[in-house]
Amino acid sequence: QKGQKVGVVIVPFPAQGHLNQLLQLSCLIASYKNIQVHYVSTKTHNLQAKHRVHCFDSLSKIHFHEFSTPNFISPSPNPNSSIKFPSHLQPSFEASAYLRKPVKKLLQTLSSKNRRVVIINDSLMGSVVQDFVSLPNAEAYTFHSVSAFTLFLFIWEKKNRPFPIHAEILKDLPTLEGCFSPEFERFMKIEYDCMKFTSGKIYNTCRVIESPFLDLLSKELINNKKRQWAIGPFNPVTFPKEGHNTKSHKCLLWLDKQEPNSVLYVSFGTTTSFSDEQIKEMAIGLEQSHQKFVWVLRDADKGNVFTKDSRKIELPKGFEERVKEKGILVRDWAPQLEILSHRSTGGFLSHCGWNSCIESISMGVPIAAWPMHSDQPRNTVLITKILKIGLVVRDWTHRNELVTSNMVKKCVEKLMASNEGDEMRNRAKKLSALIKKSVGEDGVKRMEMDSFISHITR
Ligand code: BUP
Repeated sequence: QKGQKVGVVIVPFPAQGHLNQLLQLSCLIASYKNIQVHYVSTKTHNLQAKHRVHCFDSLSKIHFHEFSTPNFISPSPNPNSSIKFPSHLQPSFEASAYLRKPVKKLLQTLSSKNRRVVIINDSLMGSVVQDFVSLPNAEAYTFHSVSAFTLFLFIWEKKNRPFPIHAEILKDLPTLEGCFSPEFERFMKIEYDCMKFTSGKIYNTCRVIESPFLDLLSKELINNKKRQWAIGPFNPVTFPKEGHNTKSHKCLLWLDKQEPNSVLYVSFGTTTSFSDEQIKEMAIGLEQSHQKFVWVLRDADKGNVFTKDSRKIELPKGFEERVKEKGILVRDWAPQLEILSHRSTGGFLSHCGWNSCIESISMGVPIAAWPMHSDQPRNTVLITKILKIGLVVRDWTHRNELVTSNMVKKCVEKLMASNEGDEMRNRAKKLSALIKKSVGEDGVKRMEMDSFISHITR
């Protein structure tokens, strides 16, 4: 006799930007009754996801399945190499391949115990869950970790269709050249072929940000009799306003003492390592801009983030002493969401990973965009040309060139200390207010979430 429950199995791609989003979605789904949420990854990646997520309170409601895989050795990121895409993501591809067998077994067990098994797999994990098709009561939904804008461009490009977007935007649209490594392209092709099994799609975005592109994607799915849900942003959009306590991260305590909108947050995510030369230019540019900053100075994540970092990132001589009144350097894991939500933070110098973009939009912080690879160049277009809440630091066509200290200085000054920067900040704050409204009790996020839950529990 099968139980009445619906078992939801979440299968993230094992890299920070993806682990995080799907754990946040797991927490959202786990708040509904009669649904058991199972989060599946390798042992190391589950540990990483739990360690860095924000919804700690809900974690106890989630069943974690931790499969041991061989200990993949991550090639050390080579920051001085000319190859800019993350070759150190290779262990994530390998770890994925190992998950197919144990995931198949788990799905069989859950299928026999539940009325229905609902799989939500990252678009890069279709091959891992493909065996569900042989189960009578299982269905799968694809989760896209990218913006609706990027996804729509990708689909239209694959089908060789003209883009239905304004000529002004089209003119500067970066090509996909240089965005992915050949291994990544091969991996994506295999995974996209598995997408034919999907019953629908879930996005970490919302109508407030990307309405026209969600409409385009929706038409495409209706033709295929599938549905989509835009449930984002998955991240919290507010934090308690009162001052931080002494246990708070040192950068938050420092931010408490600064003027509103006066600090630039600088971070390039978990898949980028800068060359020594580029770090020097950045440091000089920040110093010469005379703006205050919190700079997250770290290399890309390795396959196992709990192994010790070997590279000591060098800064120009005397830099730290000279900027000690102006800036804070963070060499460990930064509380990015709290930083972005802090009233003193007025700008974000970012690589434009989708998590960083949606977090910055949620908190009303404009972006100086310096894309490095994958979907980031096109996220830059969304931020700077469509939403108009940011500026471009380095154009994608010049991706192999050094960004000089002068370029850094000029962009930082423009974002933080010009009328144009103020206008971007105002637009970002308006967008953030709309997002905050959309995640409220009667907001569109709750409607989308309820609609998805009633669909899977039908
Ligand atoms: Br670094 C860093 N603290 O110190 P993206 C990152 N983050 O909270 P990615 C911290 O990691 P791709 C830190 O808030 C965001 O949720 C940040 O995701 C968090 O970029 C996440 O922005 C980073 O999507 O790669 O992971 O570099 O572009 O491939 O998604």
